[in-house]
Amino acid sequence: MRIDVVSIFPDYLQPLELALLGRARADGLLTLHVHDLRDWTHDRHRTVDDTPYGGGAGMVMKPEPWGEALDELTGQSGNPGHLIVPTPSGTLFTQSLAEQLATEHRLIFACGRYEGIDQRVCDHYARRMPVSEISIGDYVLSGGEVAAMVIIEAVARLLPGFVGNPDSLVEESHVVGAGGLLEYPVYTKPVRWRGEEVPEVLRTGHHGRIARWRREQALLRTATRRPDLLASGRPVLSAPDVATSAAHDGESAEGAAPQA
Ligand code: JD8
Repeated sequence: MRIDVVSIFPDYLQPLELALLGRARADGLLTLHVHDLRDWTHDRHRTVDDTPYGGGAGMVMKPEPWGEALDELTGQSGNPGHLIVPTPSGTLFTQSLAEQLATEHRLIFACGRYEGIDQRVCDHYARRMPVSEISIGDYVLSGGEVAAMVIIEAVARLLPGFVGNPDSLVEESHVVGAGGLLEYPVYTKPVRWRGEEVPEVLRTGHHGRIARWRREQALLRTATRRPDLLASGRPVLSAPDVATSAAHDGESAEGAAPQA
């Protein structure tokens, strides 16, 4: 996959150079190209913003630099890829959207600042290529860079060969395949830490009991922390599940399983 990111703060994307993404790039799974939008300005102040039509506070990003930048980036190959524009007024980013984007051969991120990008930029390119205005959540950031990094990490780790053990992807929260429940609590050595012990059931080696305990914990966490996920009807609940969540309504997840 090729990923291009355009921003007036290209250094903001440096963290993408680190760790896993760095290795994915080394392994050729991913090529990442970060561009400074001001490279497509021509005035001595390298202007990228102007006052909003209709008045109001703040400044809006001018369409011309974006037009020149995206023409150059999309003009390179027959299939320009998918243009992603992070915005608080976008479609909510989810794991299933990440799975869809992970099938693309190329993603181009347009990271806005100020009050946002002149809307004609999205409208213009939407007539030429897939364009998605995406929000990473219902809170306000100061620009699109952090959102782009969130989306890139969520997508890149789904690329075949990215994570060492693809099985680890299967059981994750929000993964439709994993029943859409939140993850169960996890533990490792030492068995006792600051007076806290690892739940006894996990030390029995009894896979059936462990699986049941983990399902119960996942259900309780989901019921207490994300009841909206249960309401969405996506997690398929069995009768025992319903009994579990009903029996423990209002009780904190951790308190459910008796600790040995
Ligand atoms: C892109 C400019 C700042 C937003 C005036 C603050 C995504 N989930 C999200 N929250 N915020 C963003 C986001 C914010 C952005 C830009 C994304 C470009 N801003 C603006 C409108 C109100 N300022 C986001 N994805």
